[in-house]
Amino acid sequence: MNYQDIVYEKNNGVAKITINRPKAYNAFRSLTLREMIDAFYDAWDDNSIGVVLLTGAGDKAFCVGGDQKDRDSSGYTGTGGGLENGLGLQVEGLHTVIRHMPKPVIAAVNGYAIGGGHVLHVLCDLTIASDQARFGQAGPKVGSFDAGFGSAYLARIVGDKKAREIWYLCEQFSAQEAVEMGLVNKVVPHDELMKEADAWCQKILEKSPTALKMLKYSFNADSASIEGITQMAMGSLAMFYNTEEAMEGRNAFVEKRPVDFSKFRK
Ligand code: S0N
Repeated sequence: MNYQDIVYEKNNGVAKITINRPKAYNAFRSLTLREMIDAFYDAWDDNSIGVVLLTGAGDKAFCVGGDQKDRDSSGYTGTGGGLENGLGLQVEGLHTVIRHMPKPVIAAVNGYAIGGGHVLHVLCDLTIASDQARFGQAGPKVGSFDAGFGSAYLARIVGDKKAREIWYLCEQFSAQEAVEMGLVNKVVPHDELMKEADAWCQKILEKSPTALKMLKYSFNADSASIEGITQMAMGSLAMFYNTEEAMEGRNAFVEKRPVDFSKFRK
């Protein structure tokens, strides 16, 4: 597959997936997710690969979630295929392959990890962050939500109260705050991010692949029931996108004006 929205590299046991839409702060569209899923499956299938590194191109962003300029009242402008669950994006497919692949996935967060981009690093096995990284959810500001892994699994990591704060207030957190709440494994100076991520990959490559695989399965087992919740969440999000309320959030962001949800309280 020739990739347009990502860069996929394989070197000495490490597969590196770089989301490559820096002008859109690495927001994803339908094509981006299809390419990411394809690359993750390739890394899974390739026995020379022991670990996957996920990062974003440029200095500004890791990933800021769904591309709001590629979204209308029918959701994101994807292929319309069933794998996109009516959303126009294969979000579930990407979440599933990150969790199911029997190799550790490390997020190297180089800037903003916001919205659906924040959910991606939450789902990765480990997160290393630049000291310039910023973390947060934005869904309720732009008429969107991830009521599956994005909320329920986040609560397992940072605790219920903190997860509610993150989603209800949509504020941003520094890398230092993220490490203090257990959301990030390590913070390093910005220029050292990839060097540190590579060092972690090397340490993982020295370990027993079967032991790592079984540990990942074991860690996943406890939160496996969230998969069903995710399917419900994405199905309901697809229906929500087709409302005036959801469009008010999206339009206010794109038009750079204050949002007004007041008339939708009922
Ligand atoms: C990232 C933010 C915080 C950056 O703020 P800052 O530094 O003030 O820069 P801006 O001027 O705002 O942005 C710079 C340029 O980048 C564009 N841009 C930013 N984010 C997006 C985006 N998501 N889509 C398209 N373009 C984006 C700006 O428009 C600007 O470009 P110019 O200069 O040309 O105008 C800030 O930008 C921000 O908050 N962005 C919105 C992020 C967002 O809303 N993400 C999606 C939120 N969704 C959720 O939280 C939950 C939903 C979810 O997880 C999900 C589930 C299923 C399917 C999709 C999603 C999903 O993620 O939507």
